[in-house]
Amino acid sequence: MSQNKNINILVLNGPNLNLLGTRKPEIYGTQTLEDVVTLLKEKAASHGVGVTFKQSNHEGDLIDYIQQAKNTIDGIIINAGGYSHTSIAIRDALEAVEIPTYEVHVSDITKREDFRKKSFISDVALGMICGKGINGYAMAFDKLVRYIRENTM
Ligand code: CA2
Repeated sequence: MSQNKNINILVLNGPNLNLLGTRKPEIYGTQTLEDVVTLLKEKAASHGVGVTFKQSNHEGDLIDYIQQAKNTIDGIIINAGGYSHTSIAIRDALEAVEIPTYEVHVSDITKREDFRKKSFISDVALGMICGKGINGYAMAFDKLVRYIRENTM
């Protein structure tokens, strides 16, 4: 049954997301990156798919993870943190690998400082979810798995 082909999702988090839940709860809430991992492992199990987690504070590491995903990963969920607003290189890596990607932001970047309103990731992503706290990762996961099942299998 095509529903049972192995699907592997990469969840990629960028700079400072390792600090989630430790400061600025009024913006980022109180849940941690470890909570994201727990939430998405449950989500992956319920969908019957695989999930891998990477976090780095370094732009080049994030680009390496994206390039290494080619041929092994079926979908990417990325919160590139502050690099979302600056990194054409991360955007280009996502474009190059042609892996279906959802962008997530914990906070609502459309209602914050002007410099956060522009994301270079958005035009190479299937969609963007922001302002839903860590539940945004779970929402993106559902959408991405459905997209992969309907379009690439
Ligand atoms: O809302 C998001 O998910 C962001 O991607 C988070 C980034 C920020 O640079 C983006 O504009 C929006 C920051 C990651 C977390 O940074 C912290 C800073 C202080 C305390 C805790 C986390």
